[in-house]
Amino acid sequence: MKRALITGITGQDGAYLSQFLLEKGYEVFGLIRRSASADVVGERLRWLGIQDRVRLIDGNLSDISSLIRALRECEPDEVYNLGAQSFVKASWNQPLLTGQVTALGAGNMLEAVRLVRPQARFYQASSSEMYGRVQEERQNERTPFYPRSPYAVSKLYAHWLTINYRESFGLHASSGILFNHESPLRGIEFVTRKITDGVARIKLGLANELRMGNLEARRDWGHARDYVRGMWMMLQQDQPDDYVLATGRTTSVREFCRLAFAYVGLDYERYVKVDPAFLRPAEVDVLCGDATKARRVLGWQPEITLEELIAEMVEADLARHRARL
Ligand code: NDP
Ligand code: GDR
Repeated sequence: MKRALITGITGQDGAYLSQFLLEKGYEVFGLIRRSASADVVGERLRWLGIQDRVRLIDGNLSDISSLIRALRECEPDEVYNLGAQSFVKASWNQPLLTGQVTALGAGNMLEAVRLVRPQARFYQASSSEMYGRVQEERQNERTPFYPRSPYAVSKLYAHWLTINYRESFGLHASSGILFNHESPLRGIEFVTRKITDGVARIKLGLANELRMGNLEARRDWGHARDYVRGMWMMLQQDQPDDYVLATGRTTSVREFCRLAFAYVGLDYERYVKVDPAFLRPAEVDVLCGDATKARRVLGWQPEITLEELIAEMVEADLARHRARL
């Protein structure tokens, strides 16, 4: 039985990846940071019904001793480093914390793997945010980076350090440059979930408007279930490498609003209000990924369309709010 250690197991991707690996017969361990609200931390794992099937080890990406201990305890074949301060907007308010967790945290994990478990395969959660002010219309593994937030700068450090550890120490370390991926388990502050939650509230008469930031920003949105499969595929290759995962379709926030409201028979223009509080000091205007390499080498391609994603998210938010009525 293979063993995997996942940092960020309580997040969106960590939960879906755990489910995926359990179905593959893995023994799944997750790093969990101490919280005063321990009862709510495992909510996503509970939502998927797998909370009792994963083994949680307490630790923090900022504390390398806890990572060393976790690696010794679980002796993993594969390590997925998904833990991060992942909310771009918050990274301007907490730039140094973002650097400590998202950049140096990855460094701590790489260093711990090198010292304790160098035979383990390592996955780093890199991001399309690293392309920022895009240098090519469609971004692939060779497109130059131009980060636009402290978050993106931090991810770039982690990305290059992963490559450097591969080249310097021969670690089987791969980096997935993933474009935005969403699901009913997406954090409520991210734009897609904020919209589907808003649609559900408005539809059920619990709210009468949705305050948003930049409606013209465009993203390449896929479903998290498709993307965690791609992470695993990267670690099954003989050679470590870097791969873009994306759908190749770019959609504006405005169009996402239109589709989500239309799903419940409402016109978004009546409810969506632009509020400057949600604008960012520097914006990533458009992202559109080219996942040709992942398709060719890994045989990966997304299976869930944007329309199916929106339907699943709106239905889940309607169900959540109905259950509370
Ligand atoms: P989430 O924000 O849902 O999850 C982040 C996870 O990191 C949570 O489990 C969180 O724990 C954990 N974490 C935060 N700080 C620490 C810390 N100091 N030590 C240990 N764990 C910590 O992110 P996603 O699941 O959406 O994304 C997973 C990874 O992929 C992230 O690194 C993200 O930056 C990256 N990424 C995501 C994309 C997306 O579209 N979703 C696209 C590209 C990259 P807690 O529950 O306690 O807060
Ligand atoms: P992003 O995701 O920054 O791409 O990072 P987010 O959903 O926060 O924003 C996407 C775009 O929508 C615009 N926007 C709003 N965003 C939020 N959150 N709230 C709003 O009200 C709003 N209105 C408009 C934003 O300006 C932006 O252009 C996500 C995270 O998961 C990262 O961790 C990951 O690396 C990248 O995706 C790929």
